[in-house]
Amino acid sequence: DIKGFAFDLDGVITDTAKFHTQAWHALAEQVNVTWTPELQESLKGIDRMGSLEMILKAGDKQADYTHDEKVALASWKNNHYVELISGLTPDDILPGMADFIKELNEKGYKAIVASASKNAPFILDRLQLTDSFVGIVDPSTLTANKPDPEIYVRAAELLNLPPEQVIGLEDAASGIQAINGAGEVSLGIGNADILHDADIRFDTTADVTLANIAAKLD
Ligand code: B16
Ligand code: MG
Repeated sequence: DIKGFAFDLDGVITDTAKFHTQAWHALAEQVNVTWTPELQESLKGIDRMGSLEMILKAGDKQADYTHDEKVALASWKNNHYVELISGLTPDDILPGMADFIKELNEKGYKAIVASASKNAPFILDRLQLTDSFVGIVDPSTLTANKPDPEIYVRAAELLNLPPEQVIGLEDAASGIQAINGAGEVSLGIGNADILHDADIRFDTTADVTLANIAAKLD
């Protein structure tokens, strides 16, 4: 029986991807790396320094910067990003998700946030969702990032549930891999070509309800 839900943030609860994209695209231009749709997609769910390395690698520029210079580039991107997300309001919750989270709270399911984003507490606060979750996995305490299962293993521990009683919700292939590796039920939201490893899948967040999930789990 499912008793808990572990939520990815970006692409599941709210669309911060467009702001990440805007800020990373600006950074790519600064370091003279060509921005492509493939590069953009590959950054989904990847932590901040990992994303920077992928951008530099795409332009064969990983060796051109010292560690300190990379940290400065990542913090330049984050300052730009935080400026972009500071205007978020509850209206920016993705379609259906406010109702779904409310449904979980009312029916006694436990929910937690498993996001690679260090900005997750700020974003949940802006969306007025902090109190709807029992907690947020702190990504700075992790030794490995998505697609490593660690973040979803930690989510189940914090929910105090065995992994098979937890559904993980993700929009990125790296996240689905992490959920599957943790032994949880993976729920993908988005394109079937990208999310082919998800146990169950919905096209959009608006389709995610307890009834629709129960129908697919049968
Ligand atoms: P930050 P998620 C991820 O969030 C984003 O998908 C990814 O693009 C971003 O680089 C990462 O968070 C780190 O975010 O720079 O705010 O710490 O999908 O795991 O909720
Ligand atoms: Mg995501």
